[in-house]
Amino acid sequence: MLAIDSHTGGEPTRVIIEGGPDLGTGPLSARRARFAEAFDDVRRMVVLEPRGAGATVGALLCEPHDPACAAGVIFFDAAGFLGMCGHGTIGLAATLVYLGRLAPGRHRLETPVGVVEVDILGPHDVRIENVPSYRYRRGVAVDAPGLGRVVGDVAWGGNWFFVVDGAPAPLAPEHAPALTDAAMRVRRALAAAGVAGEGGAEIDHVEFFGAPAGEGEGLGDKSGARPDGRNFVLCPGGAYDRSPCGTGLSAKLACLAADGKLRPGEPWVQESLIGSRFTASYRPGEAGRIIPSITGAAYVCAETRLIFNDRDPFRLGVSCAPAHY
Ligand code: PYC
Repeated sequence: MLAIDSHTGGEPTRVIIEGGPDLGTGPLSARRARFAEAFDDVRRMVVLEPRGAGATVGALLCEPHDPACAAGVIFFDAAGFLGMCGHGTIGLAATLVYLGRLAPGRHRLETPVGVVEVDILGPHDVRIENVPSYRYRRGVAVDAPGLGRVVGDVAWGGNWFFVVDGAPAPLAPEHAPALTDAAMRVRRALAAAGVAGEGGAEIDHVEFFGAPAGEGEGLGDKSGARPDGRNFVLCPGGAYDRSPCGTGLSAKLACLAADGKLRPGEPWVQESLIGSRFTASYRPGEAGRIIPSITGAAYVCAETRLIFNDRDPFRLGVSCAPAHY
């Protein structure tokens, strides 16, 4: 199996370009279901250790169902399958440029939760227009053991998020273990209290927001603008997002828009726990939703041939993430 590895603001993406499972044809949502039912071993083998790292997001490059799209993609991680992935889409676009398969300009990419537009601004710089995003529930309180009452919004940005204003520990990499532990407690509390996304969907991402740490030009942002905030995002597999999380930022923008705190077109610079940045804004969508636009940079860092040896007792990968359920 051949893959191209990249990172977007420090968050890894592994795009399978050859030798992936044959999922047939049809809408990407149906092909994602087929991937989960029949080929979950492939997901594990690609992203878990020893081939992947805890934060690795896999991306299966597919033929699109919608002929107006340049490509289709199904994202997955150590725990299962994602709806969309913002850093992963930026990584995929940079990968397709690296392979000579996409030229600068605007393209459409199909995901299981909708079409995403990408503007290739250079070999590394990519702007994405994400799927329509919205706040589903405002000011939901849960009691998280060891933390007490935590209040947040439930919002969709291509995945389901619990968006918390504030953080239980300083937003710095050395506090990642404490932040991870707290976010897992919140996620378990949400599940125990029956708090879910629309249609009962599991909320599998938790994000804490706080004041920015950086000044001036940041890692991945060339505007020189002062960041508006820093975040910590717990991903389904138990790792935290090294990037500012494109879908999480979309969910945050939806909350800011719903609260009247950010106007259409107004820029928002989001810093991740490690200081990498995305620049974002939104335009109004239909039915009270917003269309987020997110700009970041990705760098290809390896051409990888993955080897699966039948005699290797750990060929299916080893899950080393902290217990997340
Ligand atoms: O950037 O949307 C994102 C993302 C989701 C999970 C990891 N990164």
